Amino acid sequence: MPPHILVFATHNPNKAREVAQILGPRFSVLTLTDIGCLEEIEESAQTLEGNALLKARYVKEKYGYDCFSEDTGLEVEALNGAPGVHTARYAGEGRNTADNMELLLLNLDGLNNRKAQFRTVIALIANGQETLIEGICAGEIALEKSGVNGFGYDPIFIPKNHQQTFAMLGDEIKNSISHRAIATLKLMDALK
Ligand code: ITT
Repeated sequence: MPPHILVFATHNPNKAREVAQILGPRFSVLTLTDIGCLEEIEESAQTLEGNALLKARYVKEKYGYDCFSEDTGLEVEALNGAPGVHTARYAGEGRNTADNMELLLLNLDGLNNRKAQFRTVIALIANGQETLIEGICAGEIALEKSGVNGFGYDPIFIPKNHQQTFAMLGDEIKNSISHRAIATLKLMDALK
């Protein structure tokens, strides 16, 4: 059987790689670059759900494809859920992931409660229907960065029941327990 072609409305190659690994060979994932959408899609909503819907609706309306998009936030308990929807730009516009992690470690300095969760929201638009899907991975923020795998905040996130960061655990373990893995498995169910 030919693979089921899916458009993933993302510019982030790390997300696309993880989702393709989780979906396996029965699915072929096309990204925004593959469909010729090179522009930045506005993410101006105040929630992960809102931003995921903005991206998926943009692609459906402008390019006509059934598609899915996702927005992910890191929610830290002692910071009342911050950085949350602002995870990508926590240290400010034009700052990078290293700056974001540094600021988060600084803001948690001296606090005992380091509980956090990654939350992924997938917005699926297929067959004229919009569906929102969620995946959560609980854990805590490490005292310092460690590990080289993964991307984003992976060097400072230790998932529950593990002693190492996602960046130390590597793709295979991350993809079996992560927020994105849980949401992607639910996405597969929704596509059946
Ligand atoms: P899109 O094109 O899909 O919007 P993006 O990189 O802008 O890609 P988001 O808006 O969802 O993605 O930003 C999420 C932020 O959270 C960003 O700083 C990522 O580095 C970080 N992030 C997302 N998933 C992560 C993961 O699995 N591990 C570590 N950090 C992650």
